[in-house]
Amino acid sequence: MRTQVAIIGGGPSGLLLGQLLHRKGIDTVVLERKTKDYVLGRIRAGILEVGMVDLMREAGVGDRMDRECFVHDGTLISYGDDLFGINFKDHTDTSVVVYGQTEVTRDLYDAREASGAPILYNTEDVAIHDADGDAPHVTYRVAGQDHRIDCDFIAGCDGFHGVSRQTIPLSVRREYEKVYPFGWLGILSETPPVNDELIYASSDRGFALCSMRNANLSRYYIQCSLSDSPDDWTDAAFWDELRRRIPASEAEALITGPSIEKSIAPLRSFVTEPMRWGRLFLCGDAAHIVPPTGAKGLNTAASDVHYLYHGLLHRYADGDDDGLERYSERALARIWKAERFSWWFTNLMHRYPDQSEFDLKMQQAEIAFLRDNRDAQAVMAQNYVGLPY
Ligand code: RFL
Ligand code: PHB
Repeated sequence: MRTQVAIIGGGPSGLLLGQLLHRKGIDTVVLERKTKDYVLGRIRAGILEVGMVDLMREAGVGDRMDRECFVHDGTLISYGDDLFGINFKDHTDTSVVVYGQTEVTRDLYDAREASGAPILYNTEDVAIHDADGDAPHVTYRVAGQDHRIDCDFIAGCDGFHGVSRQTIPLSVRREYEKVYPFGWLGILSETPPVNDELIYASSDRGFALCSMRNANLSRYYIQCSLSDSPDDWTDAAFWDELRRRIPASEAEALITGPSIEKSIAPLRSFVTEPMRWGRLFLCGDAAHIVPPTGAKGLNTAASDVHYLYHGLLHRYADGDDDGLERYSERALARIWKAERFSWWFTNLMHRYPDQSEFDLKMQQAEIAFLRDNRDAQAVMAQNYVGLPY
């Protein structure tokens, strides 16, 4: 088989890139290790920046999002019982939207299937060959049969555990990582959200987040120990702990119900440089991870897709390689700022096992500064709604 761009990974990065390219007449093949149902079963991001929203529209998959999403003009932050708001719209004239990654991915799968562009599931042993030459190819196996795709370029959209990043030789690749000493236990429940806005809550017992998917679907998280397993937490224990970490006014209003999903995510900051090696381009979680506190994971994947899409477009439309040559530099410049924001917001809101009394006072003072200072709120708002592409 031959294609112009082989896309490894059928998560949001790979599907969005594929859809954007398809609309410009550029052929792609998407290779996904799992099944569509498996990918759609993963509950992940909930907040989209305006850049991601615009890309979904540009890809022709914005209609359901525009109908069903919820626009959020701000967020709430609490420390104990002290609750205050940061208004994004006032500071940036921009909002974010609540539209779950599951829905984003579903819309992209529907569009790909409707377009007839190829997507291969259950691909095993995907391997990238000659990415540093002029004629790269990808090999893989499906149901015991070996296959090969020849291509012009390869987009490595295969997430943190994929093969694409590993293909870049260690002599070229540099990795930066910070692993946090806690995780997030998340549940999804068919209950109305406790508040119209998200609440990022810091408390003596650790961090909590009240988020949502729609008027009757709530997503809540609590900071947990890395040694915890979801089975250690009954629903009742989860709700009790959440109530202790959010302001009393909110705890009283909280409507609880059975969880329909419960999982633990570790928290990590990670960046690999460069994001391009020859004709291989890394996109999204394949190249970088943020702790979810700033809601940046999916949104940084989208900015990579934006830079790569435009690079490929210029290459195919007018033979101009500048966008591809500068892909890594452009993508990384924005990634590092999103990494910094996610790291800062994580440090501000979580309890650390080795935290001293002094460290705690510093956190409290910084949260109070954010509560009282318009400029600090403007900085937070600019980062949360997303820096320009
Ligand atoms: P994905 O979504 O991981 O998709 C990669 C796809 O590649 C496939 N794959 C392969 N396919 C073929 N061959 C191989 N060798 C392959 N290896 C892997 C995988 O099966 C998968 O389908 O990466 P992508 O597309 O870059 O998208 C990134 C986002 O998914 C990610 O940044 C966010 O979900 C991160 N994230 C969150 N981000 C937010 O903005 N807000 C959140 O609340 C949030 N919650 C989360 C998260 C990530 C989590 N993880 C990684 C466990 C919660 C969790 C639990
Ligand atoms: C979510 O709704 O899953 C969510 C929202 C905001 C975050 C992280 C996760 O910062």
